[in-house]
Amino acid sequence: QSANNGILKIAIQKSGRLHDDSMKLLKECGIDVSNGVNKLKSEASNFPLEVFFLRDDDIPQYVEDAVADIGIVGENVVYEKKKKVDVVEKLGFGKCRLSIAVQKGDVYNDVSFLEGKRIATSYPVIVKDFLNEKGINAEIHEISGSVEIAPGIGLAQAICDLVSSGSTLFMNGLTEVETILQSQAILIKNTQLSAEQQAILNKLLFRIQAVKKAKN
Ligand code: PRT
Ligand code: ZN
Repeated sequence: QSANNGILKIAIQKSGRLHDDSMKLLKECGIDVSNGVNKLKSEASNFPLEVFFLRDDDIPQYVEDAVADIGIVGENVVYEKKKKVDVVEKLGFGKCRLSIAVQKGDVYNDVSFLEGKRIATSYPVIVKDFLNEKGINAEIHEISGSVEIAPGIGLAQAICDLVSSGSTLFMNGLTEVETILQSQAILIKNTQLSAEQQAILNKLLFRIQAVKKAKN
């Protein structure tokens, strides 16, 4: 728990696909944050904001635990981690979809194709929910990276992974057959912000919405 209520702590991705756009958003909001390499945190010079640089997977937990008050992370991560946080705003970047893909040449008519099959994914929770909802029994094989190579090496008959351009699937001889989730970067917050923290967040949100409006 924070001893300092007069400053809002935001968690953003340390490096990776959401880092640059997250920093850019703060900048466009008129907030100056220095981005030192290998820095864990940085305080804005002209806004009551402290920025924590973290792995995206850890951000929902940190926000639930109030180590950070707010965070920027993909919806896919928020739904997979099932942490108790509030969604504040969709941010319009980091867009992708979480999809099931099978090998080119497989005859896929509907989800019943997946019955009894093995699905490789880094999103076991979301995939399990999807299969339960569809009444399909399939084995989920969790792997943390290079999910797209699993069918080619005989590890699984299907995968579930994030897709943006589709070129990774294409290059691995896979075809997208179901979209489970549309995702983009979102702003999340701890469920129990103090009135003072909420007031700072409202100020930030006002600026974010102005930035978004200017882009439309
Ligand atoms: O180190 P850290 O744990 O923080 O980062 P990470 O490696 O787990 O995540 P990172 O940086 O790869 O992605 C961060 C977030 O960006 C994701 O959680 C998504 O919300 C979002 N995002 C948007 C994507 C993509 N687009 C995306 N295309 N995340 C991953 N991909 C990968 C996908 O997994 C696949 O390997 O890109 C490949 C597919 O891309 P296309 O263009 O070939 O279809
Ligand atoms: Zn990650």
